[in-house]
Amino acid sequence: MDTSAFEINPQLIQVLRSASKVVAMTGAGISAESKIPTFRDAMTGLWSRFRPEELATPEAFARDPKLVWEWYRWRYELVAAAEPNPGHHALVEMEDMFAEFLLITQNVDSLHTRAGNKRVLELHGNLSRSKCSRDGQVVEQWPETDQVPPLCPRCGGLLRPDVVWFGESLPTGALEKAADAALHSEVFLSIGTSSVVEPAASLIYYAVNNGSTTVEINPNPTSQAGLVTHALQGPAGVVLPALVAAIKG
Ligand code: BJW
Repeated sequence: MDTSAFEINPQLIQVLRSASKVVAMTGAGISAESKIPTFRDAMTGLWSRFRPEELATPEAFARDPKLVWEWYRWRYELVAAAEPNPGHHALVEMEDMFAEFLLITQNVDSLHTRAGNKRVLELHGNLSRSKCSRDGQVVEQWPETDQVPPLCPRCGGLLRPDVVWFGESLPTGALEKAADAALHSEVFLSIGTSSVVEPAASLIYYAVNNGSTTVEINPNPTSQAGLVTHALQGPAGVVLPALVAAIKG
């Protein structure tokens, strides 16, 4: 079913054509068209099938590290087999259109960098990396054994995915950098996120306070749809290429 109901306001195109500082923030929705499940969509979201508190918290890992490691391995394989979609590719084109473009993502799937974006700020880590659960150091390689999760070759601690779980801090400096970019943006695009997870969900307020033009792209309007200058209701893989085409004229 096509849920698109968007018209691109000519004023938005004018603003984008003259803008140099543009920030795009993405969430799981942009990868939905690459067949990667979102978190909270009612029928398909990961958390309609799994309980986050059993999987995406440090407490869950302490309780059952094998279950958590295997869930992330399953998701890693899903992501490794996926391909970037037209929404990801449109953001690569946007990076070349604006003098200062920053892509902030809550996603851990590497699809933006695989599509070709260079200026990507990952707020919630990356599924393809592992780190030691004792000291947080990234671990590139470890000896293959039957141990699940594998052990850190330096200290013997359990390895875990290098992602940000509930109650954990974002990577050092990432939030400050994202907030600074939002505060100085001329246009802030919020794409494919339910805007419920903090602190990412509040970044848009820096842009609003700066008087930036704000845009939400989502087939299902979120609680921020009334706040933004333009709410474009449709899938990112349709709306973003349309936006790029309109900017090019
Ligand atoms: C489409 C589409 C298509 C579908 N095109 N769109 C202030 C108030 C209350 C609570 C807190 C607070 N500050 C901090 C907290 C606690 C907590 C929090 O936010 N809780 C909320 C649930 C209330 N935050 C934290 O703990 C954060 N840490 C932190 O703040 O540290 C300091 C601190 C610690 C302790 C106390 C206080 C402060 C860390 C958050 C880490 C989030 N981690 C996860 C898992 C990452 C690893 C993994 O992948 O497993 O990140 S949770 C999960 O949610 C994942 C996502 O990045 C994140 C956001 O989800 P997202 O991307 O928005 O996905 P969905 O599924 O929710 O939405 C998809 C959207 O796409 C939908 O709207 C669809 O309609 C749309 N869509 N198809 C476009 N084709």
